[in-house]
Amino acid sequence: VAHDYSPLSPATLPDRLGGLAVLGDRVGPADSWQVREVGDGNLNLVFIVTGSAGSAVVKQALPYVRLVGESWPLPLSRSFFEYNALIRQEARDPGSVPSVWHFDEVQAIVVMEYLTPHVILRHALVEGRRVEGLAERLGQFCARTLFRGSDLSMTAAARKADLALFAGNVALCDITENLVFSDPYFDAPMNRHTAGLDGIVARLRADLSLKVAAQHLKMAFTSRAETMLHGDLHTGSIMVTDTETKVIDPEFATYGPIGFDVGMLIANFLMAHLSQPGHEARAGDRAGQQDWLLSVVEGIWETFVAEFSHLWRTERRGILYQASLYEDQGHALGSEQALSDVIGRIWVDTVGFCGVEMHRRILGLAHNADFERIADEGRRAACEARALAMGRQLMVGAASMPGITALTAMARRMDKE
Ligand code: SR1
Ligand code: MG
Repeated sequence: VAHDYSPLSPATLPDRLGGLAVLGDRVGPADSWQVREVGDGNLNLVFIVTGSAGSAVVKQALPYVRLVGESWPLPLSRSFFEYNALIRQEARDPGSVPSVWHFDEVQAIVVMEYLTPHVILRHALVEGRRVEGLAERLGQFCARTLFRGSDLSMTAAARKADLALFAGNVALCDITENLVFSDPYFDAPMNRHTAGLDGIVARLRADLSLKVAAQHLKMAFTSRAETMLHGDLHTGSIMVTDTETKVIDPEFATYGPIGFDVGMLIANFLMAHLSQPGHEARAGDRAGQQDWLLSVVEGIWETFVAEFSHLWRTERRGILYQASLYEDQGHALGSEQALSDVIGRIWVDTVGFCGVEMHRRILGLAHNADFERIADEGRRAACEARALAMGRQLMVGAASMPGITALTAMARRMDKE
């Protein structure tokens, strides 16, 4: 029997989902379930269901943006895109995402593995925690999902079918297009920023080179459908223990430039780094934590390049840069030259997207805990001002950023200003 969509609550969930075989098997009979709603993201309901046999997460989309309320409607179809992205990420990088156990398109529900004792990486970073193997895991995730979702790897028919499928994620792309690339650069209604930044914000909004750079990046995002992106790869979309890393929440998945995910990810580690001086409680270990955060930035990029290069050399079966093109001139040489060029292009995109993500988390609607948890507004503004300055340099100077160690050196310099 098909039912109309209706949001779950802890009280109704056992009745509504008690008949699902997979939950019976994984969690136990519904009369043993305890249900908590734990969603602290901007968009959805998230329930943890615990029973006599185990536990599960039930994630349900709401027909509006949770952060703002019913005045901002948002299609339930984001759940469909999240489900489709999760199963592709699992296939392209096994073990990188929670296992999906059930999907209900009408109710916009994804039932999946409850990751425990994992916590959201952003919270762990704000608390000064470190995670073993973090950079390597995230660099591999980016390389594997971004390479294997592209014309470098997929058959043309499969890639075009996926391009068409994810092109439907219009509403979530619209959020990114506005909130990331445009709103920060004018006095948009939902923007907010820390008191004390008014002068800097006014200068940024009068900066024509910066606005042009932001629109170049927006054009790349909207038109360069290179691969299936996670689409929202920040440290709030990653769950960790001390030794394990999983990526969650790909509801913003769409086809776009490879550098978008990598740049957004790196930006969030740079913001973690630049926010550290605001968190007085950990002054003792601050330098060590900041060094570690920048080593993660370097490790993500270096692992991404190493893994992407490995896949290029061993799995390049798509319609791009086919090996047969280079046979006359020495196969390996031509392929390596093309690889080096492609990585160079991804790098420039990565740097630019990194800069724009740093700006929107300080100037736009969706801020992050790294800065927001700095209670003292003066200290927060000082940290944010450094991130804004760095973001501008990255966006306007992306093409001349020599490499990842130059980028981390810039973060070190900024932190001392
Ligand atoms: C209205 S949604 C705001 C932000 O939250 C999501 O996590 C995305 O980052 C989006 O830009
Ligand atoms: Mg999210």
